[in-house]
Amino acid sequence: MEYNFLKIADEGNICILTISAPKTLNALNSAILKEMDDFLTHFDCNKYRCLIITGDGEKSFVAGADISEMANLNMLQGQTFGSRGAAVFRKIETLHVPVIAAVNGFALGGGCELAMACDIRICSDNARFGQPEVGLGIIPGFSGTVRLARLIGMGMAKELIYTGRNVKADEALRIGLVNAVYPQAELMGKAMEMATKIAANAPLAVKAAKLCINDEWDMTADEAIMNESTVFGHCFQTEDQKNGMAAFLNKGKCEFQGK
Ligand code: CO8
Repeated sequence: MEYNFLKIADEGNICILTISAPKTLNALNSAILKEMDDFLTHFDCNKYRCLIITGDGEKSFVAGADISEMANLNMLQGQTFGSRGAAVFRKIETLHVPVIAAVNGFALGGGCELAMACDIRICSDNARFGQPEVGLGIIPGFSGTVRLARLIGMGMAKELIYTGRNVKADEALRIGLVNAVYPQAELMGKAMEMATKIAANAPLAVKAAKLCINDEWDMTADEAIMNESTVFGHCFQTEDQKNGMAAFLNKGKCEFQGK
């Protein structure tokens, strides 16, 4: 599929996806969601060990879902649009490699929800987060009511969603919505630095850790502990585990093959 709104950069075993719709501050319309869905469906988790998602320009990550496209939707169309976005974001959340959101400006509504579907969020100092939907007569529809409370706690999530107020980068850091804040010029370098560290580790182990953390969220403590033990055991079937531990014992460094 040819992409009109996505720019893809191949950085060895790291991939950078840039959402690019400058006229609307990278707001997500159906065409962009379709392209993202196609991109994620064909994403090569054997070649890439980390995905970075960012927005084009220095002003906006993603300024939400496209309001002009939503303005005249009826109930059924609204549901379809919402579930289409939610499905794309779920693909990000369950992708078999870690996804870093490099939030380079506005992350409002669907933009904040996109960032939350990623494993890790870092942002530039001009970033602004928020769920302003109730000011438009809707609620967060790309899983924001689900993920925000899980990330920052129910009380703060309810405040942000009910008031629709924007959160600056320093507050986003304080409430745990992002892991780190950098000057705009350093953001992508820092994202690459983190991705490079992730990519140097055993990819099957990183994937297993991601799936464990995701899957165990909804389990009882006993189920989760059992699940972790099982997956931990599976790691010992991999060459990466044998080579990684042998390298440590020989005071060397392992180039993990993902086998
Ligand atoms: N949708 C469509 N167009 C947008 C959007 C958007 N979300 N955001 C910005 N734009 C457009 C503006 O209309 C403007 O277009 P034009 O130049 O043609 O007038 C252009 O981008 C530049 O924007 P501004 O002139 O407004 O730039 P400012 O710097 O003054 O303001 C803001 C930047 C603060 C980001 C402002 O544009 C804004 O508030 N945007 C809307 C933010 C918002 O409310 N986002 C949430 C949308 S709702 C949502 O995301 C729901 C997700 C779930 C959907 C479920 C579906 C059922």
